[in-house]
Amino acid sequence: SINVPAQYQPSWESLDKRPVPEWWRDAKFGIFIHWGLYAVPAYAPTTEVKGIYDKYAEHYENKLLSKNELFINHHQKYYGNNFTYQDFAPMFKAEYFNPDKWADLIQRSGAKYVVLTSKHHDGFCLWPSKESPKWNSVAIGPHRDIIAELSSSVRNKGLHMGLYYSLLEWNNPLYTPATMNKWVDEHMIPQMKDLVTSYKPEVIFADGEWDYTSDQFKSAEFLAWLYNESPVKQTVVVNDRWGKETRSKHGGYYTTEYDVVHNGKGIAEKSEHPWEESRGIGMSYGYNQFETADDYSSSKKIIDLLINKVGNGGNLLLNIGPDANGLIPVVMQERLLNIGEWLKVNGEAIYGSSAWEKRPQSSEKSVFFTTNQNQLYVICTKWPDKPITIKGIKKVGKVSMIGVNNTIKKSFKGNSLTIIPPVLNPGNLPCEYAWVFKVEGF
Ligand code: FUL
Repeated sequence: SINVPAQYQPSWESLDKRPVPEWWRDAKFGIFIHWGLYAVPAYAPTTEVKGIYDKYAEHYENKLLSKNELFINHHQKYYGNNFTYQDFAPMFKAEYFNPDKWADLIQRSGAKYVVLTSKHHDGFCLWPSKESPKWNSVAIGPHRDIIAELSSSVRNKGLHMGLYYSLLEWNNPLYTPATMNKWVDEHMIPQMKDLVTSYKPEVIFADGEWDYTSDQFKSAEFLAWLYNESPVKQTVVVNDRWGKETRSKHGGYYTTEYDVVHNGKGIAEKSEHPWEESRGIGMSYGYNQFETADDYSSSKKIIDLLINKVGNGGNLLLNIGPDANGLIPVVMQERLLNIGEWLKVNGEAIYGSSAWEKRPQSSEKSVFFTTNQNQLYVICTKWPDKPITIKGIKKVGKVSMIGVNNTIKKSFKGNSLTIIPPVLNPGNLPCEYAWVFKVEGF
């Protein structure tokens, strides 16, 4: 065989030259899944706290370790003083987990990729990790290889499968400044390589990067291996959480989370670089059974969010948190199906599109734009009942509304296109939530 020289060097200068693979830029919409032991207590305060991170149910273990009053009170009241976080493991049974049903729902949502927590900050692995022989889902709890099962169902549906991986573990004695080398060489890197070679994820969403630099985590060495030698070197996509200095700077795509870049300056959204917003449908990634209907975003709100992110050049990784039995809460299912119904009609305005570089920056908040080759899509998140004028257009062919047969009237003067919305009975609308004009020959 020919010896191909390694293409990328283990330095950010070299690694940052790798373009984010096309499939991911075209996909636009993915589903994040946070699933683990934290789905057993499935608790975080909602109205009692203000901060984004304070409402994350998947942070339960750390809230106990750091003696957070609300979590401690809840824990003592329902589980008692002698009950540890580790005691949740046998209760995480996942007995109704049906990966084909999850994959079917996700496919119907219109999402093109999935990112599952292989291991969150509690260190619990959803695969039989050699580096974590007792603290994984085959040894205890479900007694199943969750990653293997879900990866296969997701791929059977023609979707891309990705994995989230936390570089830190809250309660691992090796995770200390003095033992960082051992941590990285004997635990973290072997786990990540095992994940890549065993399950061939096409996304690696690294996280928990904030305690140490990327040099300490040896992230660049791992990425050079990933890009040069691994079985997913052609297609794999990674994010920007590889050390406390890397966010919105190095790695693959930039990340925001509930619109915030933690540790960062919030530049992801403004950048030309590929980026992705992630968030839950409620205020938590891990399932919080105490959230009420008021805590969940409506389908309308989520579809508007998708349009907003894609119209500004980003992807949306929308999170779901299955319960400890392996069921996806019905409220989450319903939101996903509604997004899917909208995308079924209007998907051509989303998939494979780009942000329009001349999009108005501060104008009306209810109209968004995407482009795809010679098409401009004008996405109205409110039903358009007034003419819409768009500036900065060189030429215009046919204008239509997706899913509607009516001829759409327009006028074009100077560089300015005015679209006259059709008058439709509510019963004749092509879809709910948002409506799209397609401008051809643009
Ligand atoms: C954060 C984590 O601390 C949250 O629990 C969640 O996983 C989010 C996607 O990333 O940094």
